[in-house]
Amino acid sequence: MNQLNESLVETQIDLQNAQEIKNGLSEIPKHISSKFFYDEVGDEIFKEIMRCEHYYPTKAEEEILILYSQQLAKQIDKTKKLQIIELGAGDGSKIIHLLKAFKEANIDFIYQPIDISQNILDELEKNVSSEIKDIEIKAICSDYFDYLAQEQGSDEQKLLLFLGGNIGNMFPIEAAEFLEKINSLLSPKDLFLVGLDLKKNPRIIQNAYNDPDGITKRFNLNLLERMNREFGADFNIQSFSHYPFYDPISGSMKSYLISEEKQIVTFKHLNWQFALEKDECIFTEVSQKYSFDDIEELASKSGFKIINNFIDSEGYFTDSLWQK
Ligand code: AVJ
Repeated sequence: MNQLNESLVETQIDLQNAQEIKNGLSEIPKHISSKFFYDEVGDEIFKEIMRCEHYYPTKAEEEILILYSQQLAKQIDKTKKLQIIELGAGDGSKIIHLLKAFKEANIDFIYQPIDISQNILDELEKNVSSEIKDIEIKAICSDYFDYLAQEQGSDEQKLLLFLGGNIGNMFPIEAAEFLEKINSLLSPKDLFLVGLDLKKNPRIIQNAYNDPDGITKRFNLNLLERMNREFGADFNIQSFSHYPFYDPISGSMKSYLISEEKQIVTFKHLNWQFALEKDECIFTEVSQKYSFDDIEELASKSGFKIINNFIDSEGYFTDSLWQK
């Protein structure tokens, strides 16, 4: 066995992730997918972000679910059993409001959170079942589309949830493609509730992604620390800075890491290096914001009609209810 293979075995490297990261850092401009934020450390920092006063989306969406879950329950066909399928499960703190309201409305449902992380699902299942007695819950560790394809054509009505502005991590063109696929896997009786962060005063958005306590900065830099931990990389964290930039016209909140020095970074476990110029940026995340016209366009492009936009009292965020 050569040296490279030995170190791969020792550290149990995810080769698919490794390849994806190498590709992104070899392209111009350099980029790392925002899905890599969420390792164990990143999950914890994201929880801190959600509690941070400047990060409004979590609070806004929680308010929406408190205010409007009863109204949403009225849209459900009570003659059938309901499948509540949530893509990208959170820790359960927001969804509990919806589930409680549906129980009170005597809707017969099963809650099926889907995520690729079993850890997150275990925590969610524990939180939800301790908050709501005799809830029927079945966590599913799977790819979203695989599961929806498998459930396609079932007789039950589905309420599909994609909350928290997770769709914001795609540019509008990618989002439309994703939603078109979702559309093709739903039937006309199903409902789809999607969380979208709204365009608003640019300073409010800028502050949410550049909080003065530096939590978001740590979140962004954790990407590099994760590379150091998992791939034996030698990123010198001090030589990078967090650069979030909001463009109010396109609605794209983009985050970058700036290399403040010319440097070479070595990924020891991958036997690979790459160079960064002084001031070169690595693109790490888009958090797309939408106007109501943008939402209209996104829905129609992907084959959906908008039934209702549920909005928080500040007008910061919407959970938009769609049907085929
Ligand atoms: C989890 C994708 C909704 O884009 O607002 C928070 C992630 N990034 N602060 C978002 C995030 C920086 C978040 N989402």
